[in-house]
Amino acid sequence: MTNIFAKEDFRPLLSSLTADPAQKSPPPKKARKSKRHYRAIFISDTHLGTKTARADLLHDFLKSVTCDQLYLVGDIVDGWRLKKTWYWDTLHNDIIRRVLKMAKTGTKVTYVPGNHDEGLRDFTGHDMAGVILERDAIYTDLDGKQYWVLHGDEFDGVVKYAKWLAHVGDWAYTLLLNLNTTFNAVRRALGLPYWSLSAYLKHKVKNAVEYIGKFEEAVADEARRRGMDGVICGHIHHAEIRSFGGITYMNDGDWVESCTALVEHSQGGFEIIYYAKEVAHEEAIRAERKKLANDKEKQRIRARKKAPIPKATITEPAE
Ligand SMILES: [Mn+2]
Repeated sequence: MTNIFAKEDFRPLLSSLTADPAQKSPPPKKARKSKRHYRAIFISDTHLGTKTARADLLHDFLKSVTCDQLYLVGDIVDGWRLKKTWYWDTLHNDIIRRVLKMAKTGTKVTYVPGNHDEGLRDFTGHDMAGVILERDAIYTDLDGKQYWVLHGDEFDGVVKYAKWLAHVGDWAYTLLLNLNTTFNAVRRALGLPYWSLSAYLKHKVKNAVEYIGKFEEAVADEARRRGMDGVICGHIHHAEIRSFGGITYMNDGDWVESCTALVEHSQGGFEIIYYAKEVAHEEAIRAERKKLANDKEKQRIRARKKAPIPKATITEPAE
C-alpha cells in the first residue's frame, strides 16, 4: 500500500507544516473581541485541500478561541483528493499555522486521522511539530469520565451489516471492525473510492436518519464494550450529543456544511458550537443595526428639510 502522504503532492503541506510560523505570519490586525476559552475543543472533517472546505469560517473560529486541549478528529486534510484536484490557498496555510501556534503556546494538540487522511495513521505515536498523532485516544473530562476518541470510519462496514451483526458474538464484531480497514484498502488498490457512509447517505437520503442512528448506536455499543463512559467521533458530518443507555455519544460534525465544533467548558459540560449559524446571526444583528442607524440618519435629514427656516426678526430699537 502506497502512502500518498509520502508522495510529492504532499510536499506543499509538509513545507507549510515545517515553516516557521513567525516568519510569514501577516501583521497583527486590530484587536478583536476577547477570545473564548474552553477546556477542550474537538473538530473534524474540515477536508482541507478541497474547495468545499469552509477554511474562512474555520480560520475565524480558531482565531476566536483558546483551549487547554485541541483534538483534530480526522479528515482534517483530504488526502484522497491529493491525487486529483488539490486545492490549497493561503487560508489553508493559515489554519495549519494557527494550529501549530496553539501547540507551541501550551495547547495539547492531538490528531486522530480519519479515512481521508489515513496516510497519517502510519505516523501514529509521532510528534509532528508539537502535534501528537494517535490512531485513537481517550479523553478524560473535568468530572473524570472517559471518552473514546476516534474518527468513526471504522464503523462503516459495521453499520452496513448492522442487522445480522446484532446476533453475532464479540469476536465477529471486532473482526468486522478490522475487516473494514482491509476492505477499503483493497478498494483503494483497485482504484475504487472509499466506501463512505456519508457519501452513501447522500444517495439514500430517505434512509439517512435510520443510518445515522445505526452508526451512532454501533459506536456507542463499542464504547460500552471498552468500558468507556462515552465516545467522541466525527465522519458522518452530523453533530450530536445524545445518550445510548448511559453511554454519551458525541459527534463534532464538520466544516464543509454546518461548521460545528464540540467543546468542553472550563467549568465542565459539553456543548456543540454551531459556528456558521453564530456568524450568520451576528451578521444579521450587524445589518439590522446598520439599517437602524441609516433610518435614523434619513429621519434627521428629512426633519432638517421640513423645519421652517427661522425668519430674521427685526426688533424695534428701544425708544
Ligand atoms: Mn471520514
